[in-house]
Amino acid sequence: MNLKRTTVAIVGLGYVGLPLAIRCRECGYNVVGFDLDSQKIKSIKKGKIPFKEKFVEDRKEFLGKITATDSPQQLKKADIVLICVPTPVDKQFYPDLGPLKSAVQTVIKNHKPDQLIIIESTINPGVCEEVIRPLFYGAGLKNGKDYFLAHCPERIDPGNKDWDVINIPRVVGSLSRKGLRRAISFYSSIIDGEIHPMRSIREAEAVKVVENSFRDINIAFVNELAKSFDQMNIDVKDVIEGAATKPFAFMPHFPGRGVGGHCIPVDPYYLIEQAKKEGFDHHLLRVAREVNNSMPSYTVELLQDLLNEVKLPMKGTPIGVMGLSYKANIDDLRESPSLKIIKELEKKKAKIIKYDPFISKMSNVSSTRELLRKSKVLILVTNHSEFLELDETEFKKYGIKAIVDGMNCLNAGKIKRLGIKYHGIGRK
Ligand code: SAJ
Repeated sequence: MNLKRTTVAIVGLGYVGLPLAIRCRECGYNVVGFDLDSQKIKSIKKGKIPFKEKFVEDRKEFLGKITATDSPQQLKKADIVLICVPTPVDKQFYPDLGPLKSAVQTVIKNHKPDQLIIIESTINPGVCEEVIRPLFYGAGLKNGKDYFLAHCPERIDPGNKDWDVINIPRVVGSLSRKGLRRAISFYSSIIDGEIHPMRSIREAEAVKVVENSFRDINIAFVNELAKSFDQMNIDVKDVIEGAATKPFAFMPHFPGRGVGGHCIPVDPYYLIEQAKKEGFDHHLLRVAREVNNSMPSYTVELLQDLLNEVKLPMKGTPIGVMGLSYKANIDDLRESPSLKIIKELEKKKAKIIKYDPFISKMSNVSSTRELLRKSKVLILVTNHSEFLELDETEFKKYGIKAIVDGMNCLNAGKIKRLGIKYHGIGRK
Protein backbone atom coordinates (compact mmCIF):
# COMPACT_ATOMS: atom_id res chain seq x y z
CA MET A 1 0.00 0.00 0.00
CA ASN A 2 1.44 3.39 -0.96
CA LEU A 3 0.79 5.35 2.23
CA LYS A 4 1.32 8.71 0.60
CA ARG A 5 -1.48 7.96 -1.86
CA THR A 6 -3.78 6.49 0.78
CA THR A 7 -6.19 8.62 2.76
CA VAL A 8 -7.28 7.52 6.22
CA ALA A 9 -10.28 9.20 7.83
CA ILE A 10 -10.74 9.05 11.60
CA VAL A 11 -14.30 9.65 12.77
CA GLY A 12 -14.19 10.89 16.38
CA LEU A 13 -11.10 12.76 17.62
CA GLY A 14 -11.15 11.80 21.32
CA TYR A 15 -8.69 9.84 23.49
CA VAL A 16 -8.76 7.08 20.87
CA GLY A 17 -9.18 8.88 17.56
CA LEU A 18 -6.73 11.77 17.94
CA PRO A 19 -3.64 9.66 18.81
CA LEU A 20 -4.61 7.34 15.95
CA ALA A 21 -4.89 10.27 13.50
CA ILE A 22 -1.49 11.61 14.57
CA ARG A 23 0.07 8.14 14.29
CA CYS A 24 -1.34 7.62 10.78
CA ARG A 25 0.02 11.02 9.72
CA GLU A 26 3.39 10.24 11.31
CA CYS A 27 3.51 7.04 9.21
CA GLY A 28 2.86 8.99 6.01
CA TYR A 29 -0.86 8.59 5.35
CA ASN A 30 -3.00 11.52 4.26
CA VAL A 31 -5.30 11.97 7.24
CA VAL A 32 -8.77 13.46 7.53
CA GLY A 33 -9.80 13.93 11.16
CA PHE A 34 -13.59 14.34 11.45
CA ASP A 35 -15.46 15.35 14.60
CA LEU A 36 -18.91 16.83 15.23
CA ASP A 37 -17.42 19.16 17.85
CA SER A 38 -16.41 22.26 15.89
CA GLN A 39 -14.70 23.71 19.00
CA LYS A 40 -12.42 20.68 19.04
CA ILE A 41 -11.76 21.08 15.30
CA LYS A 42 -10.97 24.78 15.79
CA SER A 43 -8.46 24.06 18.55
CA ILE A 44 -6.76 21.28 16.55
CA LYS A 45 -6.52 23.63 13.56
CA LYS A 46 -4.79 26.12 15.87
CA GLY A 47 -2.36 23.38 16.90
CA LYS A 48 -3.95 23.20 20.38
CA ILE A 49 -4.62 19.74 21.84
CA PRO A 50 -8.24 19.64 23.11
CA PHE A 51 -7.40 17.45 26.13
CA LYS A 52 -4.35 16.17 28.04
CA GLU A 53 -2.75 13.45 25.93
CA LYS A 54 1.00 12.79 26.16
CA PHE A 55 1.27 10.81 22.91
CA VAL A 56 -0.16 13.75 20.93
CA GLU A 57 1.75 16.35 22.95
CA ASP A 58 4.98 14.59 21.94
CA ARG A 59 3.92 14.81 18.26
CA LYS A 60 2.32 18.27 18.21
CA GLU A 61 3.98 19.06 14.89
CA PHE A 62 1.63 16.63 13.15
CA LEU A 63 -1.52 18.40 14.37
CA GLY A 64 -1.21 20.93 11.57
CA LYS A 65 -0.62 18.18 9.01
CA ILE A 66 -3.97 16.45 9.36
CA THR A 67 -7.14 17.81 7.74
CA ALA A 68 -9.24 18.47 10.85
CA THR A 69 -12.82 19.05 9.81
CA ASP A 70 -16.44 18.97 10.92
CA SER A 71 -17.73 18.69 7.35
CA PRO A 72 -18.58 15.06 6.58
CA GLN A 73 -18.07 15.48 2.81
CA GLN A 74 -14.32 15.17 3.46
CA LEU A 75 -14.92 11.49 4.26
CA LYS A 76 -15.49 10.92 0.53
CA LYS A 77 -11.71 11.14 0.06
CA ALA A 78 -10.96 8.26 2.41
CA ASP A 79 -9.75 4.81 1.36
CA ILE A 80 -9.83 3.66 5.01
CA VAL A 81 -12.31 4.93 7.63
CA LEU A 82 -11.75 4.35 11.35
CA ILE A 83 -14.78 4.94 13.57
CA CYS A 84 -13.73 5.87 17.11
CA VAL A 85 -16.86 7.33 18.69
CA PRO A 86 -18.04 6.72 22.28
CA THR A 87 -20.37 3.83 23.02
CA PRO A 88 -21.73 4.82 26.45
CA VAL A 89 -24.47 3.15 28.47
CA ASP A 90 -27.71 4.92 29.33
CA LYS A 91 -29.22 5.46 32.83
CA GLN A 92 -30.51 1.87 32.87
CA PHE A 93 -26.96 0.77 32.01
CA TYR A 94 -28.16 -0.35 28.58
CA PRO A 95 -25.61 0.06 25.73
CA ASP A 96 -26.35 3.24 23.81
CA LEU A 97 -25.30 2.68 20.18
CA GLY A 98 -26.74 6.06 19.15
CA PRO A 99 -23.44 7.86 18.57
CA LEU A 100 -22.05 4.85 16.68
CA LYS A 101 -25.10 4.48 14.44
CA SER A 102 -25.09 8.16 13.52
CA ALA A 103 -21.36 8.01 12.78
CA VAL A 104 -21.98 5.03 10.50
CA GLN A 105 -24.83 6.87 8.77
CA THR A 106 -22.48 9.82 8.16
CA VAL A 107 -19.89 7.47 6.66
CA ILE A 108 -22.55 5.84 4.47
CA LYS A 109 -23.78 9.22 3.20
CA ASN A 110 -20.19 10.10 2.24
CA HIS A 111 -19.17 6.69 1.03
CA LYS A 112 -16.47 6.01 -1.53
CA PRO A 113 -16.47 2.58 -3.25
CA ASP A 114 -14.15 -0.08 -1.90
CA GLN A 115 -13.61 1.66 1.46
CA LEU A 116 -12.21 -0.36 4.36
CA ILE A 117 -14.41 0.58 7.34
CA ILE A 118 -12.96 -0.29 10.77
CA ILE A 119 -14.94 0.11 13.99
CA GLU A 120 -12.66 0.80 16.96
CA SER A 121 -15.47 1.70 19.35
CA THR A 122 -16.28 -0.90 22.01
CA ILE A 123 -19.30 -2.92 20.92
CA ASN A 124 -20.87 -6.14 22.09
CA PRO A 125 -20.79 -9.36 20.04
CA GLY A 126 -23.22 -9.17 17.14
CA VAL A 127 -23.33 -5.41 16.59
CA CYS A 128 -21.35 -5.47 13.33
CA GLU A 129 -23.55 -8.18 11.80
CA GLU A 130 -26.91 -7.17 13.30
CA VAL A 131 -26.67 -3.36 13.48
CA ILE A 132 -23.93 -1.97 11.27
CA ARG A 133 -24.11 -4.23 8.20
CA PRO A 134 -27.92 -3.65 7.88
CA LEU A 135 -27.32 0.12 7.88
CA PHE A 136 -25.03 -0.25 4.85
CA TYR A 137 -27.41 -2.76 3.25
CA GLY A 138 -30.28 -0.31 3.67
CA ALA A 139 -28.25 2.16 1.60
CA GLY A 140 -27.73 -0.44 -1.11
CA LEU A 141 -24.12 -1.12 -0.10
CA LYS A 142 -22.93 -4.73 0.08
CA ASN A 143 -20.13 -5.85 2.38
CA GLY A 144 -17.23 -7.44 0.50
CA LYS A 145 -18.20 -5.58 -2.68
CA ASP A 146 -18.90 -1.87 -1.98
CA TYR A 147 -17.12 -1.76 1.39
CA PHE A 148 -15.18 -4.02 3.73
CA LEU A 149 -16.15 -4.00 7.42
CA ALA A 150 -13.68 -4.90 10.18
CA HIS A 151 -13.53 -4.45 13.96
CA CYS A 152 -10.41 -3.66 15.96
CA PRO A 153 -11.40 -2.80 19.54
CA GLU A 154 -9.52 0.22 20.95
CA ARG A 155 -7.14 -0.41 23.84
CA ILE A 156 -5.91 3.06 24.67
CA ASP A 157 -4.94 3.45 28.31
CA PRO A 158 -4.94 7.22 28.99
CA GLY A 159 -1.91 8.36 30.94
CA ASN A 160 0.01 5.11 30.49
CA LYS A 161 3.63 5.96 29.69
CA ASP A 162 4.66 2.44 28.67
CA TRP A 163 1.83 1.44 26.35
CA ASP A 164 0.56 3.63 23.54
CA VAL A 165 -1.09 3.36 20.12
CA ILE A 166 2.22 2.24 18.56
CA ASN A 167 3.07 -0.73 20.78
CA ILE A 168 -0.22 -1.96 22.24
CA PRO A 169 -1.04 -5.32 20.57
CA ARG A 170 -4.40 -5.42 18.78
CA VAL A 171 -6.99 -7.98 17.73
CA VAL A 172 -8.79 -7.70 14.38
CA GLY A 173 -11.87 -9.44 13.01
CA SER A 174 -13.78 -8.91 9.78
CA LEU A 175 -16.87 -10.04 7.91
CA SER A 176 -14.70 -11.12 4.98
CA ARG A 177 -11.26 -12.59 4.39
CA LYS A 178 -10.34 -9.64 2.15
CA GLY A 179 -11.51 -7.22 4.86
CA LEU A 180 -9.35 -9.03 7.42
CA ARG A 181 -6.32 -8.97 5.13
CA ARG A 182 -6.72 -5.26 4.42
CA ALA A 183 -7.25 -4.42 8.11
CA ILE A 184 -4.19 -6.43 9.18
CA SER A 185 -2.06 -4.77 6.53
CA PHE A 186 -3.27 -1.31 7.64
CA TYR A 187 -2.58 -1.89 11.34
CA SER A 188 0.78 -3.51 10.57
CA SER A 189 1.75 -0.25 8.82
CA ILE A 190 1.16 1.88 11.96
CA ILE A 191 1.60 -0.49 14.91
CA ASP A 192 4.74 -2.29 16.14
CA GLY A 193 2.72 -4.54 18.47
CA GLU A 194 1.24 -7.89 17.47
CA ILE A 195 -1.85 -7.76 15.23
CA HIS A 196 -3.85 -10.85 16.19
CA PRO A 197 -6.43 -12.07 13.62
CA MET A 198 -9.67 -13.35 15.16
CA ARG A 199 -11.74 -16.25 13.81
CA SER A 200 -14.61 -13.84 13.08
CA ILE A 201 -15.83 -10.33 13.80
CA ARG A 202 -17.98 -11.66 16.69
CA GLU A 203 -14.94 -12.95 18.52
CA ALA A 204 -13.18 -9.60 17.96
CA GLU A 205 -16.20 -7.80 19.45
CA ALA A 206 -16.15 -10.15 22.45
CA VAL A 207 -12.44 -9.64 23.23
CA LYS A 208 -12.68 -6.05 24.49
CA VAL A 209 -15.75 -6.54 26.66
CA VAL A 210 -14.16 -9.70 28.10
CA GLU A 211 -10.81 -8.05 28.92
CA ASN A 212 -12.51 -5.15 30.66
CA SER A 213 -15.08 -7.33 32.45
CA PHE A 214 -12.12 -9.35 33.72
CA ARG A 215 -10.71 -6.15 35.22
CA ASP A 216 -14.06 -5.06 36.68
CA ILE A 217 -14.57 -8.43 38.40
CA ASN A 218 -11.08 -8.36 39.87
CA ILE A 219 -11.57 -4.85 41.20
CA ALA A 220 -14.94 -5.91 42.67
CA PHE A 221 -13.24 -8.85 44.36
CA VAL A 222 -10.78 -6.61 46.22
CA ASN A 223 -13.45 -4.00 46.93
CA GLU A 224 -15.56 -6.65 48.63
CA LEU A 225 -12.46 -7.88 50.48
CA ALA A 226 -11.88 -4.30 51.67
CA LYS A 227 -15.35 -4.12 53.18
CA SER A 228 -14.93 -7.48 54.89
CA PHE A 229 -11.42 -6.71 56.14
CA ASP A 230 -12.63 -3.38 57.53
CA GLN A 231 -14.82 -5.49 59.83
CA MET A 232 -11.98 -7.86 60.64
CA ASN A 233 -9.38 -5.11 61.13
CA ILE A 234 -7.12 -6.57 58.41
CA ASP A 235 -5.14 -4.23 56.12
CA VAL A 236 -6.30 -5.31 52.66
CA LYS A 237 -3.50 -3.47 50.85
CA ASP A 238 -0.91 -5.34 52.89
CA VAL A 239 -2.65 -8.64 52.13
CA ILE A 240 -2.83 -7.98 48.37
CA GLU A 241 0.83 -6.93 48.27
CA GLY A 242 1.61 -10.14 50.15
CA ALA A 243 -0.43 -12.26 47.74
CA ALA A 244 1.27 -10.50 44.81
CA THR A 245 4.61 -11.98 45.86
CA LYS A 246 3.28 -15.20 44.34
CA PRO A 247 4.97 -15.16 40.90
CA PHE A 248 2.14 -17.00 39.14
CA ALA A 249 -1.64 -17.31 39.17
CA PHE A 250 -2.23 -14.05 40.98
CA MET A 251 -2.83 -10.61 39.45
CA PRO A 252 -3.03 -7.74 42.00
CA HIS A 253 -5.88 -5.26 41.83
CA PHE A 254 -6.52 -2.67 44.51
CA PRO A 255 -9.67 -1.46 46.28
CA GLY A 256 -10.73 2.14 46.11
CA ARG A 257 -13.51 4.68 46.18
CA GLY A 258 -15.07 3.20 43.02
CA VAL A 259 -14.46 2.45 39.34
CA GLY A 260 -14.55 5.26 36.80
CA GLY A 261 -13.56 5.84 33.23
CA HIS A 262 -15.16 5.17 29.87
CA CYS A 263 -14.20 1.49 29.70
CA ILE A 264 -14.25 -0.57 32.88
CA PRO A 265 -17.56 0.54 34.43
CA VAL A 266 -19.28 0.49 31.03
CA ASP A 267 -18.12 -2.50 29.00
CA PRO A 268 -19.47 -5.29 31.26
CA TYR A 269 -23.00 -4.00 30.62
CA TYR A 270 -22.50 -4.77 26.93
CA LEU A 271 -21.95 -8.40 27.76
CA ILE A 272 -24.73 -8.47 30.38
CA GLU A 273 -27.31 -6.99 28.01
CA GLN A 274 -26.35 -8.98 24.92
CA ALA A 275 -26.33 -12.26 26.82
CA LYS A 276 -29.70 -11.37 28.41
CA LYS A 277 -31.14 -11.01 24.90
CA GLU A 278 -29.93 -14.56 24.22
CA GLY A 279 -31.47 -15.75 27.50
CA PHE A 280 -28.34 -15.92 29.66
CA ASP A 281 -27.90 -14.05 32.96
CA HIS A 282 -24.34 -12.90 33.69
CA HIS A 283 -24.91 -13.05 37.46
CA LEU A 284 -21.22 -12.63 38.35
CA LEU A 285 -20.77 -9.59 36.06
CA ARG A 286 -23.90 -7.97 37.51
CA VAL A 287 -22.82 -8.51 41.10
CA ALA A 288 -19.32 -7.17 40.34
CA ARG A 289 -20.90 -4.02 38.92
CA GLU A 290 -23.10 -3.69 42.04
CA VAL A 291 -20.06 -4.01 44.32
CA ASN A 292 -18.04 -1.44 42.39
CA ASN A 293 -21.01 0.93 42.12
CA SER A 294 -21.41 0.75 45.91
CA MET A 295 -17.90 2.05 46.65
CA PRO A 296 -18.55 5.81 46.42
CA SER A 297 -21.30 5.50 49.08
CA TYR A 298 -19.07 3.23 51.15
CA THR A 299 -16.41 5.92 51.06
CA VAL A 300 -18.90 8.54 52.30
CA GLU A 301 -19.99 6.14 55.10
CA LEU A 302 -16.34 5.92 56.21
CA LEU A 303 -16.20 9.69 56.23
CA GLN A 304 -19.34 9.81 58.40
CA ASP A 305 -17.69 7.36 60.86
CA LEU A 306 -14.59 9.57 61.11
CA LEU A 307 -16.69 12.73 61.56
CA ASN A 308 -18.46 10.98 64.45
CA GLU A 309 -15.08 10.13 65.96
CA VAL A 310 -13.91 13.76 65.79
CA LYS A 311 -17.38 14.96 66.84
CA LEU A 312 -17.97 17.06 63.71
CA PRO A 313 -21.35 17.12 61.93
CA MET A 314 -21.43 16.37 58.19
CA LYS A 315 -23.73 19.34 57.72
CA GLY A 316 -21.70 22.49 57.39
CA THR A 317 -18.27 20.92 57.96
CA PRO A 318 -15.85 21.92 55.17
CA ILE A 319 -14.91 18.65 53.45
CA GLY A 320 -11.91 18.76 51.12
CA VAL A 321 -12.36 16.53 48.05
CA MET A 322 -8.86 15.83 46.74
CA GLY A 323 -9.06 14.95 43.06
CA LEU A 324 -11.98 14.69 40.64
CA SER A 325 -10.78 12.69 37.61
CA TYR A 326 -11.33 8.94 37.51
CA LYS A 327 -7.67 8.08 37.66
CA ALA A 328 -4.32 9.66 38.48
CA ASN A 329 -2.63 12.39 36.45
CA ILE A 330 -5.27 12.77 33.72
CA ASP A 331 -8.12 15.24 33.24
CA ASP A 332 -10.97 12.79 32.56
CA LEU A 333 -14.17 13.00 34.60
CA ARG A 334 -16.12 10.30 32.78
CA GLU A 335 -17.96 8.03 35.25
CA SER A 336 -15.61 9.36 37.91
CA PRO A 337 -16.52 8.20 41.45
CA SER A 338 -15.88 11.79 42.57
CA LEU A 339 -19.17 12.81 40.95
CA LYS A 340 -21.16 10.32 43.06
CA ILE A 341 -19.24 11.18 46.23
CA ILE A 342 -19.84 14.92 45.75
CA LYS A 343 -23.53 14.31 45.07
CA GLU A 344 -23.85 12.40 48.37
CA LEU A 345 -21.97 15.09 50.28
CA GLU A 346 -24.24 17.75 48.79
CA LYS A 347 -27.31 15.76 49.87
CA LYS A 348 -25.85 15.70 53.40
CA LYS A 349 -25.32 19.47 53.22
CA ALA A 350 -21.56 19.28 53.68
CA LYS A 351 -19.53 22.33 52.70
CA ILE A 352 -17.54 20.98 49.74
CA ILE A 353 -14.09 22.25 48.89
CA LYS A 354 -12.90 20.52 45.71
CA TYR A 355 -9.61 20.62 43.88
CA ASP A 356 -8.15 18.70 40.95
CA PRO A 357 -4.84 19.99 39.50
CA PHE A 358 -5.92 18.64 36.08
CA ILE A 359 -9.50 19.95 36.14
CA SER A 360 -9.39 23.54 37.38
CA LYS A 361 -12.79 24.40 35.85
CA MET A 362 -14.49 21.97 38.23
CA SER A 363 -12.39 23.02 41.25
CA ASN A 364 -13.58 25.72 43.66
CA VAL A 365 -10.11 26.43 45.00
CA SER A 366 -6.96 26.95 43.02
CA SER A 367 -4.36 24.88 44.83
CA THR A 368 -3.83 21.92 47.13
CA ARG A 369 -2.75 24.20 49.94
CA GLU A 370 -5.82 26.38 49.58
CA LEU A 371 -7.91 23.20 49.80
CA LEU A 372 -6.07 22.13 52.98
CA ARG A 373 -6.44 25.57 54.47
CA LYS A 374 -10.20 25.69 53.90
CA SER A 375 -10.99 22.09 54.90
CA LYS A 376 -11.44 20.38 58.26
CA VAL A 377 -11.69 16.85 56.88
CA LEU A 378 -10.40 15.33 53.61
CA ILE A 379 -11.50 12.65 51.15
CA LEU A 380 -8.72 11.67 48.77
CA VAL A 381 -10.51 10.58 45.58
CA THR A 382 -7.76 10.63 42.96
CA ASN A 383 -4.15 9.64 43.62
CA HIS A 384 -2.61 12.44 41.57
CA SER A 385 1.18 12.66 42.00
CA GLU A 386 0.77 16.22 43.33
CA PHE A 387 -1.13 14.85 46.35
CA LEU A 388 1.31 12.00 46.93
CA GLU A 389 4.20 14.46 47.06
CA LEU A 390 2.61 16.25 50.05
CA ASP A 391 4.43 15.74 53.34
CA GLU A 392 1.92 14.34 55.82
CA THR A 393 2.91 17.08 58.34
CA GLU A 394 1.11 19.55 56.03
CA PHE A 395 -2.19 17.95 57.03
CA LYS A 396 -1.29 18.69 60.69
CA LYS A 397 -0.14 22.21 59.86
CA TYR A 398 -3.50 23.05 58.29
CA GLY A 399 -5.46 21.54 61.17
CA ILE A 400 -6.96 18.60 59.27
CA LYS A 401 -8.88 16.43 61.74
CA ALA A 402 -9.57 13.31 59.65
CA ILE A 403 -8.74 11.81 56.25
CA VAL A 404 -10.54 9.17 54.17
CA ASP A 405 -7.94 7.82 51.76
CA GLY A 406 -10.11 6.66 48.84
CA MET A 407 -7.14 5.19 46.97
CA ASN A 408 -5.14 3.79 49.92
CA CYS A 409 -2.21 5.85 48.70
CA LEU A 410 -1.29 7.91 51.79
CA ASN A 411 1.03 6.97 54.65
CA ALA A 412 -1.56 5.75 57.17
CA GLY A 413 0.92 5.21 60.00
CA LYS A 414 2.47 8.67 59.73
CA ILE A 415 -0.94 10.36 59.53
CA LYS A 416 -2.22 8.55 62.61
CA ARG A 417 0.97 9.32 64.55
CA LEU A 418 0.25 13.00 63.85
CA GLY A 419 -3.04 12.53 65.71
CA ILE A 420 -5.18 12.72 62.58
CA LYS A 421 -7.97 10.15 62.23
CA TYR A 422 -7.40 7.99 59.15
CA HIS A 423 -9.47 5.46 57.23
CA GLY A 424 -8.56 3.89 53.91
CA ILE A 425 -10.67 1.47 51.89
CA GLY A 426 -10.02 -1.78 53.70
CA ARG A 427 -7.27 -0.32 55.88
CA LYS A 428 -7.48 1.68 59.12
N1 SAJ B 1 -9.30 0.86 39.64
C1 SAJ B 1 -9.43 0.34 40.91
N2 SAJ B 1 -8.62 -0.69 41.29
C2 SAJ B 1 -7.69 -1.22 40.43
C3 SAJ B 1 -7.58 -0.67 39.13
C4 SAJ B 1 -8.39 0.36 38.76
O1 SAJ B 1 -10.25 0.80 41.70
O2 SAJ B 1 -6.96 -2.12 40.84
C5 SAJ B 1 -10.18 1.96 39.21
C6 SAJ B 1 -9.41 3.20 38.78
O3 SAJ B 1 -9.24 4.07 39.87
C7 SAJ B 1 -10.35 3.80 37.73
C8 SAJ B 1 -11.05 2.59 37.13
O4 SAJ B 1 -10.88 1.52 38.07
O5 SAJ B 1 -11.30 4.65 38.32
C9 SAJ B 1 -10.49 2.18 35.78
O6 SAJ B 1 -9.13 2.08 35.96
P1 SAJ B 1 -8.16 1.55 34.78
O7 SAJ B 1 -6.77 1.51 35.29
O8 SAJ B 1 -8.72 0.30 34.22
O9 SAJ B 1 -8.20 2.76 33.79
P2 SAJ B 1 -8.94 2.90 32.39
O10 SAJ B 1 -10.38 3.02 32.47
O11 SAJ B 1 -8.21 3.97 31.68
O12 SAJ B 1 -8.66 1.50 31.79
C10 SAJ B 1 -7.86 1.36 30.67
C11 SAJ B 1 -8.53 0.24 30.00
N3 SAJ B 1 -8.18 0.29 28.67
C12 SAJ B 1 -9.16 0.06 27.74
O13 SAJ B 1 -10.23 -0.37 28.03
C13 SAJ B 1 -8.85 0.34 26.37
C14 SAJ B 1 -8.21 -1.09 30.66
O14 SAJ B 1 -8.48 -2.15 29.77
C15 SAJ B 1 -6.78 -1.20 31.03
O15 SAJ B 1 -6.60 -2.40 31.80
C16 SAJ B 1 -6.38 -0.05 31.89
O16 SAJ B 1 -6.55 1.09 31.04
C17 SAJ B 1 -4.96 -0.16 32.33
O17 SAJ B 1 -4.59 0.56 33.21
O18 SAJ B 1 -4.27 -1.02 31.80
